[in-house]
Amino acid sequence: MDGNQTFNVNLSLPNLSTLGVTNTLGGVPIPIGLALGQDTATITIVDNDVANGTIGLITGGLYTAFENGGSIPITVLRTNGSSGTVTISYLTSQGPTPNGAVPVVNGLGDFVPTNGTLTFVDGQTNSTFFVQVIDNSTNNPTHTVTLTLFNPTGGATTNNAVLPINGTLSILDNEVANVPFGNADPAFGPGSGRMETFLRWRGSVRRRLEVSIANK
Ligand SMILES: [Ca+2]
Ligand SMILES: [Ca+2]
Repeated sequence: MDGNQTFNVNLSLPNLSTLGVTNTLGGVPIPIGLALGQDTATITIVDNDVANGTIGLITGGLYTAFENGGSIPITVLRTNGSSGTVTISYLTSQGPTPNGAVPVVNGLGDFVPTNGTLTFVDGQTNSTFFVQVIDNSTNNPTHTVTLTLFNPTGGATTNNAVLPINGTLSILDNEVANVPFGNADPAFGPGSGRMETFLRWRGSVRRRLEVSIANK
């Protein structure tokens, strides 16, 4: 992760005369230094540790969607280098519910299990796969999908200290009864029309209150 490093090397001949050595050729002294055509060279150490990148999920690996959210994008990141074409494999599996309850299986379940391989071309730093979540009409606790990345290729690496390779998609219930007090209900569709209700004043006459609702 240091990038390319360079340094210079300087070459020199020892002073043989100080060592009591006479440098001669056929009895003729050879001047010291003339044997070096070049006495300085630059050495470059090419960093190949992370040039192809480290691949993982977003920080924390946590994704959230309502159960009626449809196709949920799962962003995968590539950092510490983006050279060359690399790939990463992914898969999903049923995760535990945060409160320890047994996940409710409804038809196909809470989501459509998926797996595959993402390709990052040269210079590409993020990609996306999708998890299809399945709506139901029952009140249920939050369900989770375990997300797993594995088998990086093309020189890419995985490193949990940089980006997590395991994550969680939380599927939130959208039934009315489960919407916490004070929060907007994403499933509420009032439609339009007329609503009637009656108010009674204590000890007084009966009155009728009419309210019209416009769906905007
Ligand atoms: Ca629902
Ligand atoms: Ca539900």
